[in-house]
Amino acid sequence: MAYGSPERLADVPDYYRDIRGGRPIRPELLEDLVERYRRLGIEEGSPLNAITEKTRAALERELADVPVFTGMKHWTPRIADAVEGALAAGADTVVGLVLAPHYSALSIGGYRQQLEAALAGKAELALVESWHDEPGFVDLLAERVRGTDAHVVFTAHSLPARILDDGDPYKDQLLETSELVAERAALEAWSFSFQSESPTGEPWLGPDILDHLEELHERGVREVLVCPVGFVADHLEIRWDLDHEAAEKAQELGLGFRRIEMPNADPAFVKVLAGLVRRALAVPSKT
Ligand code: FEC
Repeated sequence: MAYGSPERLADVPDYYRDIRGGRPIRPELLEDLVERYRRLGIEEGSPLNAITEKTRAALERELADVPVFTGMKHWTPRIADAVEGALAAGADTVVGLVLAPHYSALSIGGYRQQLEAALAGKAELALVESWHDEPGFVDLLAERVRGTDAHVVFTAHSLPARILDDGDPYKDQLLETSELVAERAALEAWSFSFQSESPTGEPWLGPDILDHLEELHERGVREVLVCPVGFVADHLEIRWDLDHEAAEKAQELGLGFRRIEMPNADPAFVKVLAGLVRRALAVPSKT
């Protein structure tokens, strides 16, 4: 399962409505979102969902004997379409794996709700709730930051701060991934910040990366390498929020700014996903 992305510019209003779940959208926010997609070069076709399809196909090849279906939280094919495909293929057990490593009731919890509703008890569900400390994933990220002279900033999507009142593990899991990667890569200088906060009128988890870059600059840091641990693919939050907004902020500050390549459909990453699926199915791993 993946977040999903509008396939063409004309889809953005429906996509945004889906994200808002029926709550009103201020027209200027919709205009701003359309503009961000336009500036990423999306008019009639998006490369973003294509990455998910590439990952799906590679995972299916890697698993050899397990069909893999894509279900998007906010776009098509929907999670219900994936379930329909799996049931039609005769599945009696469905593994739910989200292309987002950290659990939050507001994130993975939403994928789970859609999946359970679509399954309606017609097959057994083995949901991978989180895989933030999966050794292969930690290794893969560690390899991308090892040996850098820059200060490494780990990032993830922010969420409304109220999640902490309910004991949500999201923030702790993010910090755990960051610590594991930093340790594995023997990093000397690193920190964590959130990104991509939405203007919903309530406080979100911080610090936000834009403020954090200022703070790092004041502390004398001159170069940062961003390692987004909460995302696994190139999409709007990477290509706009980091590559455009955060990079622009860094430039204003005179701060060197780079980010790691995202895992996307990297064969090493696909092997990690395959290991998670096999474990969920309790089938011994090939490797
Ligand atoms: O490339 C693309 O087209 C899609 C990029 C995309 C990813 C993504 C991941 C996460 N989100 C999470 C939480 C929230 C919450 C709200 C929210 C709003 C948006 C909007 C867009 C958007 N998100 Fe997203 N998110 C992506 C895109 N997200 C577009 C709406 C416009 C805006 O705010 O900029 C607020 C909802 C509301 O208003 O009620 C909350 C979380 C993740 C990471 C986990 C995952 O990937 O599922 C958490 C990718």
